Amino acid sequence: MNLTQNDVAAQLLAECMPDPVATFEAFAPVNIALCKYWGKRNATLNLPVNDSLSVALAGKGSTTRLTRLPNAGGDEVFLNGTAVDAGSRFHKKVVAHIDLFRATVPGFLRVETRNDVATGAGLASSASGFAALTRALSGLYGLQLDDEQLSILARLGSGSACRSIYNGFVRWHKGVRGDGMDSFARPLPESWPELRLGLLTLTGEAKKTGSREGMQRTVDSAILYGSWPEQARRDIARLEHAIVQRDFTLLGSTAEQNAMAMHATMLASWPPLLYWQPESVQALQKVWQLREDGVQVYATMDAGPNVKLLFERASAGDVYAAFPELELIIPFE
Ligand code: 2P0
Repeated sequence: MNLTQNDVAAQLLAECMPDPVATFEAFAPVNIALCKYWGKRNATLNLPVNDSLSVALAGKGSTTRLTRLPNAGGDEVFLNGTAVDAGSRFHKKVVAHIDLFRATVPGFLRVETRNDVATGAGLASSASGFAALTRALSGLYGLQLDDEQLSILARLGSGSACRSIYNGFVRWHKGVRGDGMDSFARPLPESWPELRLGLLTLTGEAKKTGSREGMQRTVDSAILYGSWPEQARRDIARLEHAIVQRDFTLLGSTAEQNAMAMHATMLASWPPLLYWQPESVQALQKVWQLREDGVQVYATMDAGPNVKLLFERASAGDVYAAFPELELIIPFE
């Protein structure tokens, strides 16, 4: 039987006793994957082929305020202070996510979302956006869902959103069940106060091929994708070991190799998929040169042209000197 998103949400919400309030605001952080989510075993429910592991960007993400509109004929959606056109994809995705909850608590809403990062430029604004929306819906309706239930519901909006329910290091367990009730994220207990991330926003332009479509194209057409689950299995084990041991070289090198392997599967797709821009290649080459010069810095990239740097506090001066434009993030502040 092919389950719908509504079937899954109804199952989760069946036990809840709603106690709605008039308005509620929630925040969720952006997350950067060190082992990527790339490929789905179920596209309707966003069930992944592989486990993934991310780190949240503390204090940088989406803030979503929901207000109940007793007399409205539809949902109103605002992004960064501007009304979103009701015919747009963004509006439809937001309404579809609210619809998952509407059977439990009817009525329309005003949705006001602010993103601290560029929307649609490979900086995971959909992850923080759906996580914040899910948290806000649970708060607005007084549903008392736990974090694993929130993670499952956020995943229905966008796979990587299930990781944005938490701060710090987070592992998304892919699960094996057809209904995805075992496919949610959990935080790792470790922190890493010396860890730094550097965001290089090379271009804030929206990309031509969304990650959803890109992922599917890779799974459907790239023979190279066959090796991806094994790559992810190895890398996630290495990353967890690196985190427990605070082994930065192992963490950085594994994250960079994982990102390069994911992009290799994209390039091996048909038609080929390349999110990189000339500026992305220049940044990577600079990273590689810095390492040759003895600076411990590594790079990761998602479904977009922007490059994210990984380093520790001790290298911050050298990294800044090479990339004065970088935006510094301290994930475990
Ligand atoms: C990640 N990405 O792990 C990977 C790396 C992009 C490259 O998760 O279709 O927006 O909504 O489940 O979550 C982006 O994919 O895709 C993503 P959907 P999503 O961060």
